[in-house]
Amino acid sequence: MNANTKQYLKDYTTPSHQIDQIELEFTLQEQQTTITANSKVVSLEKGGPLVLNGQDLELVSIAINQQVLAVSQYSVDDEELVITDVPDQFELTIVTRLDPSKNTKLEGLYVSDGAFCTQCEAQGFRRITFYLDRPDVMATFTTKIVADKTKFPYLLSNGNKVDSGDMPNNQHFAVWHDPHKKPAYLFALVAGDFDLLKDNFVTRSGRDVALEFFVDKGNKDKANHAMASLKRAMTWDEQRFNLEYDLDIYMVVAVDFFNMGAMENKGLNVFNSKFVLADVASATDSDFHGIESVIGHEYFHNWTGNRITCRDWFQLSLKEGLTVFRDQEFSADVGSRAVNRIDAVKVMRSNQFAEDAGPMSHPIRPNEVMEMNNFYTVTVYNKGAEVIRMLHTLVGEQRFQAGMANYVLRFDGQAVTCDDFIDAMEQGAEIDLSQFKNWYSQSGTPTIDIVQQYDVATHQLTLKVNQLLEQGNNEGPLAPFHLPMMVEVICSDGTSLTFATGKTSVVLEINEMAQTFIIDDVPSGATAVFFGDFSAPVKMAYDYSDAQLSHILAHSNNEFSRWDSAQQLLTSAIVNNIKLAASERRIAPSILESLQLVVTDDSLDPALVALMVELPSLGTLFELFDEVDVDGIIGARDFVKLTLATHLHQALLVRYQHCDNELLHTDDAARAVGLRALKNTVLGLITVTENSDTSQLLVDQFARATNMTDAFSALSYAVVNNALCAEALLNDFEQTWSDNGLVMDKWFAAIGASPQDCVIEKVKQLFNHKAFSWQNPNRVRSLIGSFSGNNQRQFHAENGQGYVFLTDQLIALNEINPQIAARLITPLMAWRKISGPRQLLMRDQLIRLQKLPNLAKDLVEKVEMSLGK
Ligand code: 7MF
Ligand code: ZN
Repeated sequence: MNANTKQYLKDYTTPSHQIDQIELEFTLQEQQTTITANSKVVSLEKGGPLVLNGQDLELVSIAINQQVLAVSQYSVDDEELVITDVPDQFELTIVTRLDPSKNTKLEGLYVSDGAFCTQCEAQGFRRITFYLDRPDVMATFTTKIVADKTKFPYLLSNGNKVDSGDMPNNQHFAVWHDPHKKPAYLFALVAGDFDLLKDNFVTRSGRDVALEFFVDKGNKDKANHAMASLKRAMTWDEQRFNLEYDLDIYMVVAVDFFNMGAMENKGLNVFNSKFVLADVASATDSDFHGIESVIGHEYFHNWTGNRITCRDWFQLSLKEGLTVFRDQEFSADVGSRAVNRIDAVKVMRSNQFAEDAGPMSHPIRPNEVMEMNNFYTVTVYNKGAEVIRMLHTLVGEQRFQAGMANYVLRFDGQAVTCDDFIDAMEQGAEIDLSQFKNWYSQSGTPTIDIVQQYDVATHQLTLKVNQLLEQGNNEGPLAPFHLPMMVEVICSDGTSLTFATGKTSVVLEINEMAQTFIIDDVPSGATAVFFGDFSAPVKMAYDYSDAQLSHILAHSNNEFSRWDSAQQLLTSAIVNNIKLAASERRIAPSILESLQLVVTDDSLDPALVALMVELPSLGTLFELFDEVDVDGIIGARDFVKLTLATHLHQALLVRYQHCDNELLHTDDAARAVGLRALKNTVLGLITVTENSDTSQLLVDQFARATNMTDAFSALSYAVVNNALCAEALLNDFEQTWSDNGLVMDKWFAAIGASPQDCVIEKVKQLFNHKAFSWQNPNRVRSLIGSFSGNNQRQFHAENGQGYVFLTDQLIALNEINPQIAARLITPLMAWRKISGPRQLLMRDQLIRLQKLPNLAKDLVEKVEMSLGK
């Protein structure tokens, strides 16, 4: 029924049966695990057949009310088990068998470095037993685990441990009971030998919660940052969202083999070890930040996802958009709001805008899906979070929280839809959201076109605003979006206009295709700044002059707008040089002066300065064009970077030294992170010129580094800037870290991003490196993903060898782990936008994939979408 066909949101029907309770028993053996599932099933429709999902399972037996069924009473295929005749209410007992050691897809039950673990979102539970594997079927789970006591001293599942004990033949068992009803995708089981880091948290209402982190032996000290992050997240959710934890225990297990970042299974999160383990020697500042945000994200799911879950997978953004919004706010409240906002906007502009303009374009609530795993996208997650953020901007914190409280009150314990969320917000925050709902049903990035008219006599600034919407994948006529536009007006003397609210910004509500706004009391010569804080996920069509951008950069009250104007100055410098021959390329001196002022400004947060002088990524630049001139854009960007580095050389060296000196003295950890960010961004610019001086700078920083941030920055700039010392540093790093997979990921990624023509040969050699494994998604993503996603120069090599290379690896991964293959195919899917002969070279590789006989559904869907049918 499901093989390579699409499912549609409009076809949703309620489940035919409900399962209120399930008792599971696992007898764990690496090569042969037996699972008995005992469910209490109630028919909701009376009479119909029971259709259960199941994949790659060996069915041992089925019984209804203890009566074993004859083979004539049911049928099984690749996807489903159908029992034609069932009573209205009954006990269903299914025994299945599987081989977890052969599960390289890492969905369902598998073995990671000798430990059993599970991943059930979205549809992994059906690889454990036959079940109604859909999120609107919610049951209480009781799980008994039996395993060898020596190899698997810890036996874990959701909820509370209610029984445990020894058994014959060195076996032991544990029984877990989760009192909260949940869909199967939140089920988890872990069995293995770990080091255990324990702590506790007392909730606001006085509940004592045991906090337990299970990590590979010898790594206990590396879990301290994750533990501290969890406690911060728990406190923050109580204070900002009034939400408390609801069980007596919260467990986190770190595993090396994991397809994604982490998973919010009730009471038993499973994490990619990359998002738990860190110490200063082996992890960068950005790794530490990533851990805090992913720990927060999974914890926040306990309410937005687990207590209130999704009715069906088309509603994924209900939990993911909202939870990303929550984790972003957490990071902003405990760290720098501006820096976190800028990081989120960079993801939107470089990745989400690209997705929304390409063949995979879909609304944050998709209408059709072939493989659900393909819809865990930047659109559902990050644009979904922007949509929630717009609500917050429109109504303010207080009314937003009233809406949230109403959502929790109305829907706790239920599986609901995005419309349910909007209804709860509408009611609780007292706002009409009928038009806002278009954000859930229409795809594509709107362009907001702004025309200004200033009346010298009345001092009125008139804004004529138009929404330009692209048809894209949408069906039928497009309706205007409802969105907030934040506006700041900066006068010629550099002061910002204060509005009636007492603030220096105002939020205008756009909700028509064409609209006019008037701002009063604007002095002549003022500059209006639109979409401060990226108040809506849109592109803006308004051409600021370089002089206006420099004025905004120097004077805006909004740190985001200052960063944005710096990026626009750099972008215009690059764009103006794309079509020019190398000898004709120029940059306006005023741009260089503006950036010089930024580099030398000691009053700005160093973390912000770092972001301001960083050139827009190639991904962001590609996104500005319908037809991408790869060589032109890379050439122009290189030119601007080199010119900047040359003109600012002295200032950059001075700033590098100042940062380094301050780092020796400061004991402000947050400031130190910013100083390192600036120091290393500056290092990247200085070392664009390869000579013995810049090489020495890299060698010295690498040798003196007391942390991974400085060591890895030196290493990666040595590689991307082709420094003389690159080989030596790579060898040194490899010697030091060859036993640490997570650190070797950095090394693999650095090599994958190398601009050298021989990079493909080098990457191929690394497939045989002892630290590399095709089964480990982190390794594969580091080496192959950094080449295809981060090395535009070599991926887009003119002869097409980058495309062929990626496709070769996708063919290999199709057999091992199609979910990872489907994530890595993204850069190839952009073929239509790439100009010149490259376009057909890329398409040829997609066609090659399409012809593969056993192409997994994950890849079938993406190849079909990008080639068109
Ligand atoms: C922060 O969403 C933001 C996004 C699904 C797996 C984690 O909690 C999750 C899981 C994917 C992609 C991104 C994230 C996750 C998944 C993620 C993690 C941390 N429910 Br797929
Ligand atoms: Zn999530």
